[in-house]
Amino acid sequence: MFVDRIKIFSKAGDGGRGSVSFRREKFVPRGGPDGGDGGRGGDVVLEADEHTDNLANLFYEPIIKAKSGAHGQGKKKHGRSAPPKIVKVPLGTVVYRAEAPVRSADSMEEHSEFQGNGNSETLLEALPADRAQVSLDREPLADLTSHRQQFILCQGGEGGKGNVHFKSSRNRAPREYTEGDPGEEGHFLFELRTIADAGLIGYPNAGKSTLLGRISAAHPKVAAYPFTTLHPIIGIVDFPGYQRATVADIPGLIEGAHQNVGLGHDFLRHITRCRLLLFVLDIAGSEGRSPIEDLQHLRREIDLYDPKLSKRPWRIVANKTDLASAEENLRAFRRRFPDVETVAVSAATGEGIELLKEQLARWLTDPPLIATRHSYESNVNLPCE
Ligand SMILES: Nc1nc2c(ncn2[C@@H]2O[C@H](COP(=O)(O)OP(=O)(O)OP(=O)(O)O)[C@@H](O)[C@H]2O)c(=O)[nH]1
Ligand SMILES: [Mg+2]
Repeated sequence: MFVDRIKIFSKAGDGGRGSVSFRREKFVPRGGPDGGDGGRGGDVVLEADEHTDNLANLFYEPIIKAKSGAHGQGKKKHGRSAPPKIVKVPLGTVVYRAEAPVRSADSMEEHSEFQGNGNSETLLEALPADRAQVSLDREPLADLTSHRQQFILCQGGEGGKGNVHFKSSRNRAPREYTEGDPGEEGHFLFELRTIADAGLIGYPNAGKSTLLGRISAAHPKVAAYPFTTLHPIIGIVDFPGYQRATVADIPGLIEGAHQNVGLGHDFLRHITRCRLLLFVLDIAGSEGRSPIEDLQHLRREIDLYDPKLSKRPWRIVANKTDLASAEENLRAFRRRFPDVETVAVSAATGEGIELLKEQLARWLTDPPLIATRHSYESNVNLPCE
Protein backbone atom coordinates (compact mmCIF):
# COMPACT_ATOMS: atom_id res chain seq x y z
CA MET A 1 0.00 0.00 0.00
CA PHE A 2 1.18 3.49 -0.82
CA VAL A 3 -0.02 6.37 1.33
CA ASP A 4 0.94 9.89 0.40
CA ARG A 5 -1.50 11.92 2.46
CA ILE A 6 -2.72 11.18 5.92
CA LYS A 7 -4.34 12.95 8.80
CA ILE A 8 -3.02 12.08 12.21
CA PHE A 9 -3.47 12.98 15.84
CA SER A 10 -0.40 13.53 17.94
CA LYS A 11 0.14 14.08 21.63
CA ALA A 12 3.41 14.70 23.41
CA GLY A 13 3.99 13.31 26.89
CA ASP A 14 2.78 15.20 29.96
CA GLY A 15 5.29 16.38 32.52
CA GLY A 16 5.48 14.26 35.67
CA ARG A 17 4.03 15.60 38.92
CA GLY A 18 6.32 17.09 41.58
CA SER A 19 6.63 15.07 44.76
CA VAL A 20 5.65 15.90 48.33
CA SER A 21 8.08 14.22 50.65
CA PHE A 22 10.00 14.90 53.86
CA ARG A 23 13.43 13.78 54.88
CA ARG A 24 13.38 10.89 57.31
CA GLU A 25 16.58 9.91 58.97
CA LYS A 26 17.31 8.12 62.18
CA PHE A 27 18.55 11.06 64.20
CA VAL A 28 16.81 13.84 62.31
CA PRO A 29 13.30 13.84 63.73
CA ARG A 30 11.81 16.53 61.52
CA GLY A 31 13.67 16.57 58.25
CA GLY A 32 12.79 19.24 55.72
CA PRO A 33 10.92 18.79 52.46
CA ASP A 34 12.76 16.70 49.88
CA GLY A 35 10.15 16.06 47.14
CA GLY A 36 11.85 16.09 43.75
CA ASP A 37 10.56 17.45 40.45
CA GLY A 38 8.62 15.55 37.84
CA GLY A 39 10.35 14.48 34.64
CA ARG A 40 9.71 16.12 31.25
CA GLY A 41 7.21 14.52 28.89
CA GLY A 42 8.57 13.10 25.64
CA ASP A 43 8.42 15.18 22.46
CA VAL A 44 6.87 13.84 19.29
CA VAL A 45 9.55 14.29 16.65
CA LEU A 46 9.31 13.73 12.90
CA GLU A 47 12.51 12.67 11.19
CA ALA A 48 13.00 12.63 7.44
CA ASP A 49 14.48 9.34 6.36
CA GLU A 50 15.68 8.49 2.88
CA HIS A 51 14.88 4.81 3.40
CA THR A 52 11.19 5.51 4.00
CA ASP A 53 9.28 6.06 0.79
CA ASN A 54 5.75 6.72 1.90
CA LEU A 55 3.51 7.34 4.88
CA ALA A 56 2.04 3.83 5.06
CA ASN A 57 3.54 3.17 8.50
CA LEU A 58 1.08 5.74 9.89
CA PHE A 59 -1.93 4.37 8.05
CA TYR A 60 -2.94 1.73 10.58
CA GLU A 61 -2.02 3.85 13.56
CA PRO A 62 -2.73 7.48 12.79
CA ILE A 63 -2.19 8.39 16.44
CA ILE A 64 1.29 9.27 17.64
CA LYS A 65 1.85 9.60 21.36
CA ALA A 66 4.98 10.09 23.40
CA LYS A 67 5.29 8.86 26.98
CA SER A 68 4.79 11.08 29.99
CA GLY A 69 7.57 12.03 32.39
CA ALA A 70 7.78 10.11 35.66
CA HIS A 71 6.63 11.75 38.91
CA GLY A 72 9.20 13.21 41.26
CA GLN A 73 10.26 11.21 44.32
CA GLY A 74 11.56 11.72 47.81
CA LYS A 75 15.23 12.43 48.52
CA LYS A 76 15.00 15.19 45.89
CA LYS A 77 14.92 12.57 43.18
CA HIS A 78 13.74 13.92 39.86
CA GLY A 79 11.33 11.82 37.87
CA ARG A 80 12.80 10.35 34.70
CA SER A 81 12.13 12.37 31.56
CA ALA A 82 10.42 10.41 28.79
CA PRO A 83 12.35 9.80 25.57
CA PRO A 84 11.17 11.51 22.39
CA LYS A 85 8.90 9.50 20.14
CA ILE A 86 10.64 9.63 16.78
CA VAL A 87 8.55 8.96 13.71
CA LYS A 88 10.29 8.40 10.39
CA VAL A 89 8.73 10.07 7.39
CA PRO A 90 9.87 10.14 3.76
CA LEU A 91 11.87 13.04 2.35
CA GLY A 92 9.44 15.58 0.94
CA THR A 93 6.89 15.29 3.77
CA VAL A 94 5.06 18.57 4.29
CA VAL A 95 3.22 19.03 7.59
CA TYR A 96 0.09 21.13 8.01
CA ARG A 97 -2.08 21.79 11.00
CA ALA A 98 -5.53 20.28 10.51
CA GLU A 99 -8.85 20.81 12.19
CA ALA A 100 -10.10 18.27 14.66
CA PRO A 101 -12.56 15.92 13.00
CA VAL A 102 -16.16 16.62 13.98
CA ARG A 103 -17.60 13.39 15.29
CA SER A 104 -21.17 13.49 14.08
CA ALA A 105 -22.57 10.81 11.80
CA ASP A 106 -22.56 12.77 8.55
CA SER A 107 -19.37 14.66 9.15
CA MET A 108 -17.52 11.41 9.79
CA GLU A 109 -18.02 10.64 6.15
CA GLU A 110 -16.65 14.02 5.22
CA HIS A 111 -13.43 13.33 7.04
CA SER A 112 -13.14 9.72 6.14
CA GLU A 113 -11.02 10.36 3.07
CA PHE A 114 -8.09 10.99 5.29
CA GLN A 115 -8.41 7.59 6.84
CA GLY A 116 -9.02 5.89 3.49
CA ASN A 117 -11.13 2.79 3.16
CA GLY A 118 -8.33 0.29 3.39
CA ASN A 119 -9.26 -1.27 0.05
CA SER A 120 -7.68 1.21 -2.29
CA GLU A 121 -4.09 0.75 -3.17
CA THR A 122 -3.47 4.42 -2.78
CA LEU A 123 -5.27 7.13 -0.89
CA LEU A 124 -5.19 9.32 -3.96
CA GLU A 125 -8.25 7.55 -5.27
CA ALA A 126 -10.14 8.21 -2.08
CA LEU A 127 -9.78 11.96 -2.35
CA PRO A 128 -12.63 13.86 -3.99
CA ALA A 129 -11.62 16.67 -6.33
CA ASP A 130 -12.58 19.57 -4.11
CA ARG A 131 -10.37 18.11 -1.41
CA ALA A 132 -7.45 17.57 -3.70
CA GLN A 133 -6.07 21.03 -3.13
CA VAL A 134 -7.04 21.17 0.49
CA SER A 135 -3.62 22.20 1.65
CA LEU A 136 -2.46 24.38 -1.22
CA ASP A 137 -3.63 27.58 0.36
CA ARG A 138 -2.32 26.76 3.79
CA GLU A 139 1.04 27.57 5.30
CA PRO A 140 2.93 24.41 6.08
CA LEU A 141 4.32 24.01 9.59
CA ALA A 142 7.29 22.07 8.33
CA ASP A 143 8.81 20.74 5.19
CA LEU A 144 11.17 17.84 5.72
CA THR A 145 13.49 17.71 2.76
CA SER A 146 16.87 16.38 3.86
CA HIS A 147 17.89 13.08 5.40
CA ARG A 148 17.77 13.11 9.23
CA GLN A 149 16.13 16.54 9.32
CA GLN A 150 13.96 16.69 12.43
CA PHE A 151 10.91 18.63 13.40
CA ILE A 152 9.30 18.72 16.83
CA LEU A 153 5.63 18.20 16.08
CA CYS A 154 4.47 18.35 19.69
CA GLN A 155 6.57 19.43 22.62
CA GLY A 156 6.53 17.44 25.84
CA GLY A 157 5.28 19.16 29.02
CA GLU A 158 7.71 20.40 31.65
CA GLY A 159 7.82 18.41 34.86
CA GLY A 160 6.07 19.79 37.95
CA LYS A 161 7.95 21.10 40.99
CA GLY A 162 8.41 19.07 44.14
CA ASN A 163 7.71 20.51 47.62
CA VAL A 164 11.40 21.21 48.12
CA HIS A 165 10.86 24.41 46.11
CA PHE A 166 8.14 25.70 48.42
CA LYS A 167 10.13 25.84 51.65
CA SER A 168 10.28 29.29 53.25
CA SER A 169 11.08 30.73 56.67
CA ARG A 170 7.37 30.71 57.50
CA ASN A 171 6.54 27.35 56.05
CA ARG A 172 9.12 24.72 56.80
CA ALA A 173 6.92 21.78 55.93
CA PRO A 174 5.22 22.75 52.69
CA ARG A 175 2.80 20.31 51.19
CA GLU A 176 2.65 22.21 47.93
CA TYR A 177 3.80 20.85 44.63
CA THR A 178 2.84 21.48 41.00
CA GLU A 179 1.45 19.15 38.38
CA GLY A 180 3.50 18.70 35.26
CA ASP A 181 2.52 20.73 32.18
CA PRO A 182 0.42 18.86 29.65
CA GLY A 183 2.19 17.82 26.46
CA GLU A 184 1.18 19.63 23.29
CA GLU A 185 -1.35 17.90 21.10
CA GLY A 186 -3.06 18.46 17.80
CA HIS A 187 -4.39 17.16 14.52
CA PHE A 188 -2.07 17.33 11.55
CA LEU A 189 -2.07 16.57 7.87
CA PHE A 190 1.04 14.98 6.41
CA GLU A 191 1.45 15.22 2.70
CA LEU A 192 4.20 13.74 0.60
CA ARG A 193 5.64 15.84 -2.21
CA THR A 194 8.21 13.77 -3.95
CA ILE A 195 11.49 15.50 -4.58
CA ALA A 196 13.18 14.75 -7.89
CA ASP A 197 15.19 16.60 -10.51
CA ALA A 198 12.85 15.77 -13.36
CA GLY A 199 9.29 14.48 -13.53
CA LEU A 200 7.76 12.45 -16.36
CA ILE A 201 4.33 13.65 -17.40
CA GLY A 202 2.23 12.00 -20.07
CA TYR A 203 -0.94 10.24 -21.03
CA PRO A 204 -1.45 6.69 -19.77
CA ASN A 205 0.44 4.19 -21.94
CA ALA A 206 2.79 6.86 -23.35
CA GLY A 207 5.65 4.75 -22.03
CA LYS A 208 6.78 6.77 -18.99
CA SER A 209 7.49 3.73 -16.86
CA THR A 210 9.23 1.90 -19.71
CA LEU A 211 11.37 5.01 -20.17
CA LEU A 212 12.28 5.24 -16.49
CA GLY A 213 13.25 1.57 -16.55
CA ARG A 214 15.55 2.34 -19.49
CA ILE A 215 17.35 5.35 -18.10
CA SER A 216 17.63 4.23 -14.47
CA ALA A 217 17.92 1.08 -12.41
CA ALA A 218 14.30 1.41 -11.27
CA HIS A 219 11.85 -1.30 -12.34
CA PRO A 220 8.46 0.32 -12.49
CA LYS A 221 5.57 -1.85 -13.59
CA VAL A 222 4.92 -1.64 -17.32
CA ALA A 223 1.72 -2.85 -18.97
CA ALA A 224 -0.36 -2.20 -22.03
CA TYR A 225 -3.34 -0.90 -20.07
CA PRO A 226 -3.83 2.67 -18.84
CA PHE A 227 -3.13 3.66 -15.24
CA THR A 228 -0.59 0.95 -14.65
CA THR A 229 1.35 3.34 -12.45
CA LEU A 230 -0.69 4.34 -9.41
CA HIS A 231 1.90 6.12 -7.34
CA PRO A 232 5.17 7.90 -8.01
CA ILE A 233 8.37 5.97 -8.41
CA ILE A 234 11.78 7.55 -8.37
CA GLY A 235 14.67 6.32 -10.48
CA ILE A 236 18.27 7.45 -10.22
CA VAL A 237 19.95 8.20 -13.53
CA ASP A 238 23.73 7.98 -13.57
CA PHE A 239 25.65 10.30 -15.84
CA PRO A 240 29.35 10.08 -16.74
CA GLY A 241 31.59 11.80 -14.17
CA TYR A 242 29.68 10.44 -11.17
CA GLN A 243 26.86 12.87 -11.65
CA ARG A 244 23.36 11.64 -11.07
CA ALA A 245 19.83 12.89 -11.20
CA THR A 246 16.53 11.64 -9.86
CA VAL A 247 13.58 11.21 -12.18
CA ALA A 248 10.02 10.66 -10.96
CA ASP A 249 7.55 8.50 -12.86
CA ILE A 250 4.00 9.45 -11.96
CA PRO A 251 0.56 8.13 -12.95
CA GLY A 252 -0.80 8.98 -16.38
CA LEU A 253 -2.59 12.29 -16.77
CA ILE A 254 -5.65 12.68 -18.95
CA GLU A 255 -7.74 15.52 -20.19
CA GLY A 256 -10.23 16.61 -17.55
CA ALA A 257 -8.01 15.34 -14.74
CA HIS A 258 -8.65 18.64 -12.97
CA GLN A 259 -12.30 17.56 -12.75
CA ASN A 260 -11.12 14.33 -11.18
CA VAL A 261 -11.34 12.26 -14.35
CA GLY A 262 -9.02 9.25 -14.31
CA LEU A 263 -6.95 9.37 -11.17
CA GLY A 264 -7.61 13.09 -10.93
CA HIS A 265 -4.63 15.34 -10.83
CA ASP A 266 -3.92 15.21 -7.13
CA PHE A 267 -0.77 13.17 -7.76
CA LEU A 268 0.61 16.15 -9.68
CA ARG A 269 1.72 17.51 -6.36
CA HIS A 270 4.48 14.97 -6.61
CA ILE A 271 6.06 16.90 -9.43
CA THR A 272 5.65 20.31 -7.87
CA ARG A 273 9.22 19.97 -6.69
CA CYS A 274 10.76 18.70 -9.89
CA ARG A 275 13.05 21.24 -11.48
CA LEU A 276 12.32 20.04 -14.97
CA LEU A 277 9.12 18.66 -16.46
CA LEU A 278 9.55 16.05 -19.18
CA PHE A 279 6.45 15.54 -21.28
CA VAL A 280 6.46 12.01 -22.63
CA LEU A 281 4.42 11.72 -25.83
CA ASP A 282 3.40 8.70 -27.86
CA ILE A 283 4.78 10.21 -31.06
CA ALA A 284 3.47 7.31 -33.14
CA GLY A 285 -0.03 8.41 -32.21
CA SER A 286 -1.05 4.83 -31.47
CA GLU A 287 -4.50 4.32 -29.94
CA GLY A 288 -5.69 7.06 -32.32
CA ARG A 289 -3.90 9.85 -30.46
CA SER A 290 -2.45 13.06 -31.85
CA PRO A 291 0.89 13.98 -30.25
CA ILE A 292 0.35 17.69 -30.92
CA GLU A 293 -3.05 17.69 -29.22
CA ASP A 294 -1.72 15.50 -26.44
CA LEU A 295 0.91 18.08 -25.59
CA GLN A 296 -1.61 20.92 -25.66
CA HIS A 297 -3.96 19.03 -23.36
CA LEU A 298 -1.22 18.03 -20.96
CA ARG A 299 0.05 21.61 -20.73
CA ARG A 300 -3.49 22.80 -20.11
CA GLU A 301 -4.03 20.30 -17.32
CA ILE A 302 -0.79 21.35 -15.66
CA ASP A 303 -1.82 24.98 -15.91
CA LEU A 304 -5.26 24.27 -14.47
CA TYR A 305 -3.64 22.45 -11.60
CA ASP A 306 -1.18 25.20 -10.79
CA PRO A 307 -0.20 28.06 -13.11
CA LYS A 308 3.17 28.31 -11.34
CA LEU A 309 3.94 24.73 -12.27
CA SER A 310 3.28 25.39 -15.94
CA LYS A 311 6.05 28.02 -15.88
CA ARG A 312 8.64 25.43 -14.82
CA PRO A 313 11.22 24.54 -17.50
CA TRP A 314 9.94 21.74 -19.70
CA ARG A 315 11.13 19.56 -22.59
CA ILE A 316 9.66 16.86 -24.81
CA VAL A 317 10.48 13.18 -25.01
CA ALA A 318 8.91 11.82 -28.19
CA ASN A 319 8.57 8.10 -27.47
CA LYS A 320 7.72 5.04 -29.57
CA THR A 321 9.83 6.01 -32.59
CA ASP A 322 9.97 2.32 -33.49
CA LEU A 323 6.33 2.35 -34.58
CA ALA A 324 4.94 3.24 -37.99
CA SER A 325 3.97 6.87 -38.56
CA ALA A 326 6.31 8.03 -35.76
CA GLU A 327 8.68 9.65 -38.23
CA GLU A 328 5.99 11.57 -40.04
CA ASN A 329 4.36 12.70 -36.76
CA LEU A 330 7.74 13.78 -35.39
CA ARG A 331 8.37 15.99 -38.41
CA ALA A 332 4.94 17.57 -38.07
CA PHE A 333 5.48 18.02 -34.34
CA ARG A 334 8.84 19.76 -34.82
CA ARG A 335 7.35 22.03 -37.47
CA ARG A 336 4.56 22.96 -35.10
CA PHE A 337 6.84 23.54 -32.06
CA PRO A 338 10.21 24.55 -33.53
CA ASP A 339 11.43 26.18 -30.31
CA VAL A 340 10.66 23.29 -27.98
CA GLU A 341 13.60 20.98 -27.41
CA THR A 342 12.46 17.52 -28.38
CA VAL A 343 14.38 14.26 -28.08
CA ALA A 344 13.04 11.28 -30.01
CA VAL A 345 13.44 7.86 -28.38
CA SER A 346 12.09 4.38 -28.35
CA ALA A 347 11.91 3.22 -24.77
CA ALA A 348 11.13 -0.24 -26.11
CA THR A 349 14.21 -0.67 -28.34
CA GLY A 350 16.58 1.74 -26.59
CA GLU A 351 17.02 3.95 -29.63
CA GLY A 352 17.85 7.56 -28.67
CA ILE A 353 18.15 6.76 -24.97
CA GLU A 354 21.85 7.67 -24.74
CA LEU A 355 21.18 10.99 -26.43
CA LEU A 356 18.30 11.62 -24.02
CA LYS A 357 20.58 10.98 -21.04
CA GLU A 358 23.19 13.39 -22.42
CA GLN A 359 20.54 16.04 -22.97
CA LEU A 360 19.06 15.45 -19.53
CA ALA A 361 22.45 16.01 -17.91
CA ARG A 362 22.82 19.23 -19.89
CA TRP A 363 19.28 20.44 -19.14
CA LEU A 364 19.76 19.88 -15.45
CA THR A 365 23.13 21.54 -15.20
CA ASP A 366 22.86 24.37 -17.73
CA PRO A 367 21.37 27.69 -16.79
CA PRO A 368 18.61 28.69 -16.46
CA LEU A 369 18.11 25.50 -14.47
CA ILE A 370 19.91 25.55 -11.17
CA ALA A 371 23.60 25.04 -11.90
CA THR A 372 24.48 22.72 -9.10
CA ARG A 373 25.28 19.07 -9.04
CA HIS A 374 22.42 16.92 -8.03
CA SER A 375 21.53 16.89 -4.41
CA TYR A 376 18.25 16.80 -2.59
CA GLU A 377 19.10 20.20 -1.16
CA SER A 378 19.10 21.74 -4.60
CA ASN A 379 15.33 21.39 -4.81
CA VAL A 380 14.22 22.42 -1.41
CA ASN A 381 13.76 26.05 -2.26
CA LEU A 382 11.19 25.30 -4.88
CA PRO A 383 7.81 26.34 -3.60
CA CYS A 384 5.90 23.45 -2.23
CA GLU A 385 2.59 24.61 -3.69
N1 LIG B 1 6.32 0.03 -29.46
C1 LIG B 1 6.62 0.63 -28.34
N2 LIG B 1 5.91 0.35 -27.24
C2 LIG B 1 6.23 0.97 -26.09
C3 LIG B 1 7.32 1.90 -26.01
N3 LIG B 1 7.39 2.35 -24.75
C4 LIG B 1 6.41 1.74 -24.05
N4 LIG B 1 5.71 0.91 -24.86
C5 LIG B 1 4.57 0.07 -24.48
O1 LIG B 1 3.49 0.90 -24.12
C6 LIG B 1 2.73 0.29 -23.08
C7 LIG B 1 2.62 1.22 -21.91
O2 LIG B 1 3.89 1.43 -21.33
P1 LIG B 1 4.10 1.99 -19.86
O3 LIG B 1 5.56 2.25 -19.70
O4 LIG B 1 3.42 1.14 -18.86
O5 LIG B 1 3.32 3.36 -20.01
P2 LIG B 1 3.04 4.48 -18.89
O6 LIG B 1 3.12 5.79 -19.58
O7 LIG B 1 3.93 4.28 -17.73
O8 LIG B 1 1.53 4.16 -18.54
P3 LIG B 1 0.73 4.49 -17.17
O9 LIG B 1 1.52 4.01 -16.03
O10 LIG B 1 -0.54 3.74 -17.34
O11 LIG B 1 0.51 5.97 -17.17
C8 LIG B 1 3.45 -1.01 -22.74
O12 LIG B 1 2.80 -2.05 -23.41
C9 LIG B 1 4.84 -0.81 -23.29
O13 LIG B 1 5.46 -2.00 -23.65
C10 LIG B 1 8.06 2.15 -27.22
O14 LIG B 1 9.02 2.93 -27.26
N5 LIG B 1 7.66 1.49 -28.33
MG1 LIG C 1 3.50 3.86 -15.81
